[in-house]
Amino acid sequence: MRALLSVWKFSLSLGLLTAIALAQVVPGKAPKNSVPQALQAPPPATSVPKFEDIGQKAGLTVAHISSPDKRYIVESMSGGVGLIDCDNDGKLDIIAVNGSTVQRYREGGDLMITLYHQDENLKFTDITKSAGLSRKGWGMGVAVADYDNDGLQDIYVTGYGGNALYHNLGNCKFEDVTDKAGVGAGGFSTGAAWGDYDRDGKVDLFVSRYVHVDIDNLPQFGNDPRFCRFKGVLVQCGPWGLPGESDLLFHNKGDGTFEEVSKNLCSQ
Ligand SMILES: [Ca+2]
Ligand SMILES: [Ca+2]
Repeated sequence: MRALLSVWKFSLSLGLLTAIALAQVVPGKAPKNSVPQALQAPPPATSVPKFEDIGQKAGLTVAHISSPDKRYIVESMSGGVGLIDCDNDGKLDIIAVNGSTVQRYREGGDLMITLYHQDENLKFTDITKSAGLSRKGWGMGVAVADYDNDGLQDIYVTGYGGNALYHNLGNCKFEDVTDKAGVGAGGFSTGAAWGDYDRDGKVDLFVSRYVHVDIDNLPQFGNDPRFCRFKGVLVQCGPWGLPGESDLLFHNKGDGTFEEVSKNLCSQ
């Protein structure tokens, strides 16, 4: 009986505490020392920014090229944009990565990037041709840096089947120095990043690559029951079942050329 009474007392105490706590948050029953609502500072104005799509109005009209049915893994990615002030006028210019399709690539591919110069009043002009950015292929990504420390930002474009390095000559004119620099790579390069990994004052280049894809011998959609099906549904093959490709690290030698050093630096 004593034990039962203790439990009852405990329940009563707990109920009382709960009731007191609830009373403190009941509207209109504010605690004595709280600030009256009229004197409280108003809630801060909303800080969520609003955006307007001005792409068409600004002249940014290039279409990203892709295959809607995506029957092959190489068709399932690419695209993106980069920012560069290619003429050092203080206004950012825009690089769009264009993409391609299996059929178009077999026929020579597409311009890997489109460069838009920012003019006055948020208007942009397509200057790809006059800028000399003429390499065709299958663009996947872009990275911008001044790799030769001449004060002008240069462009590196990744793509399936080969990448491109464009040296900025000034005033948004570029020279294709891919072969001279030795950074063409090849394979299925998806992304790239510049960074001075050995802190010698010259930016080096890291290139990430994906899986091995032979454009002349593509794995057929839905063909392999292990790698081209998802819960019984026929899908594009990969990345499972496809051999991976290694990433690359190009060391900047400072004379306009690079050396691929990824294997030298990897500990086995
Ligand atoms: Ca500019
Ligand atoms: Ca430069």
